[in-house]
Amino acid sequence: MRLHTSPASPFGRKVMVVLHETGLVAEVERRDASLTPLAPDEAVCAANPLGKIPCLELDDGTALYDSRVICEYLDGLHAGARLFPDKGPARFEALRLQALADGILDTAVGLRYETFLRPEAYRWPEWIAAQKQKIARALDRLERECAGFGERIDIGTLAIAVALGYLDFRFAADRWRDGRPALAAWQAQIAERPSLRATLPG
Ligand code: 99T
Repeated sequence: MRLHTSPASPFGRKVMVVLHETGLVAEVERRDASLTPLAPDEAVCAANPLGKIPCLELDDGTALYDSRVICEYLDGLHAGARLFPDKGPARFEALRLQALADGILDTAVGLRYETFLRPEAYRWPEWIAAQKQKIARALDRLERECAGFGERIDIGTLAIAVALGYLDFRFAADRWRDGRPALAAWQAQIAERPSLRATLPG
């Protein structure tokens, strides 16, 4: 299997975290791509017409995307505890939390492109502020919910840890921990997991 990813991509990091958690790292050849929406990568586009990473090419030539599909596929390849609960409320709670994390990331990556790629004259401060509000609301909800996470390790809690890591990586100046002591304490603890320590963004 070949994984197109990048050290800066939080979605790629989520897949790498799952590879570590499931003991499958050695099964995947990693190919780092450097891309933006304005400078797509040819090999990524050939595998994923959306031109986005992560993208996992299987040995039979099938390409899997996006990160949610790749993570669930990998979770079916190992014998350990499942990161995607099989069924019932636990499954939908894990999927909901992953959706919240990915929503934070979609918003944050959009903001990154808006502030890093878009020429200054075309930027729209109200839109940027509204996107930051989305992230703030999601973080406030997590501040209230995280006491219930306990020691839970599944695709939902891992995705939240990755999303918080991306905010530290690209938006440190926004200080997401301010006013959110419970979430900060939960993050400090989960960040010590070997899968998260081994995949810090760079
Ligand atoms: O949008 C593009 O053309 C290129 N962008 C990407 O490939 C980003 C890289 S994060 N990936 C996604 O947006 C994937 C989202 C998808 N729903 C998934 O896989 O879950 C780069 C972040 C950074 O450089 O700071």
